[in-house]
Amino acid sequence: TQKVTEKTNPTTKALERCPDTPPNLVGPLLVEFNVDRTMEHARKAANSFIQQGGRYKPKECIAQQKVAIIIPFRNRHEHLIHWLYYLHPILMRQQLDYCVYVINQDGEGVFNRAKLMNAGYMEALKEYDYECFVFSDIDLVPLDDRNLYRCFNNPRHLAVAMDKFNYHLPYNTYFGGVSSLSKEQYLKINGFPNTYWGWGGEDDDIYRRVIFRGMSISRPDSVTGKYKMIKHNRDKHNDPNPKNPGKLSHTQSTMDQDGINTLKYTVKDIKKDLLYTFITVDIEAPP
Ligand code: UD2
Ligand code: MN
Repeated sequence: TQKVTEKTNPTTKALERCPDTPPNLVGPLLVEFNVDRTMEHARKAANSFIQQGGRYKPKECIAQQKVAIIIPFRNRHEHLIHWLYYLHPILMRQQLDYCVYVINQDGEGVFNRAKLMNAGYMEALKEYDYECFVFSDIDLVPLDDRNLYRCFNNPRHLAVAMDKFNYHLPYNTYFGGVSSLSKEQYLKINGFPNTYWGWGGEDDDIYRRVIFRGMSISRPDSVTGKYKMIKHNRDKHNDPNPKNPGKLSHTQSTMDQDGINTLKYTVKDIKKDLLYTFITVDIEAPP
């Protein structure tokens, strides 16, 4: 018989928490959509450390936050490629423990951005113990990687300086495009409204929820918060809904009966691509 000696590996160290400021950020970025890009380009841009479903966490340290990125979606495949191509490398440099969820509205009914985001919140939490949720349009890419896709002491509005608005806020209370809320902040406002069908208003409703619950909006400065939007026409089945603006004067009284506590939808399909988790949901849209 032989004596068993215990092997110790002197190079194995316990991982430390990632620093507040990620060390590998580069600042301003060049972003160009006028390029033929394929999913293969996006896969190459993300490195080999990405895991099926668009899942990543830093190997060099323990991420500060577990973040679910939620994207409302239907029929924007080309935009999805650009988004993935640019965002994965950025999110990796930001040292996030994250996954990308594309929430695809099933069928041809009227689109509902906010309800899709609610469904994304629920579905993400079934997979992992996320503490932060970033909600993003598919067509918005940040122009500076110091714009951190994580959560702050107050709900955060990230898309503060878009090219389409001449790199300004269109109005002070604007909360559209890209935002982040911790799980706690999201629950405090009962999530997002489910009743804004078609284009417009839902972002203002969310803003009002935040204010009515005594919170304020956190934002990056207008240099860090620059964005480029992919130019597009208005989609089918997402016309401006004339009923939506009027609903805003009732947010305070309706928000407790219209939100995550009243959300109804069914999952039709879940597909794990290398760069994203694609969840198709039936949100009971009117025709
Ligand atoms: C503005 C806001 C957006 C939202 C919307 C009103 C900006 C940059 N964004 O977007 O946050 O408040 O007005 O509802 O100002 N989508 C699909 N397929 C569709 C329709 C929509 O995938 O058929 C998704 C997609 O992620 C898109 C998002 O919904 O980016 C918002 O729709 P949009 O891009 O048509 O609206 P836009 O640019 O006016
Ligand atoms: Mn858009």
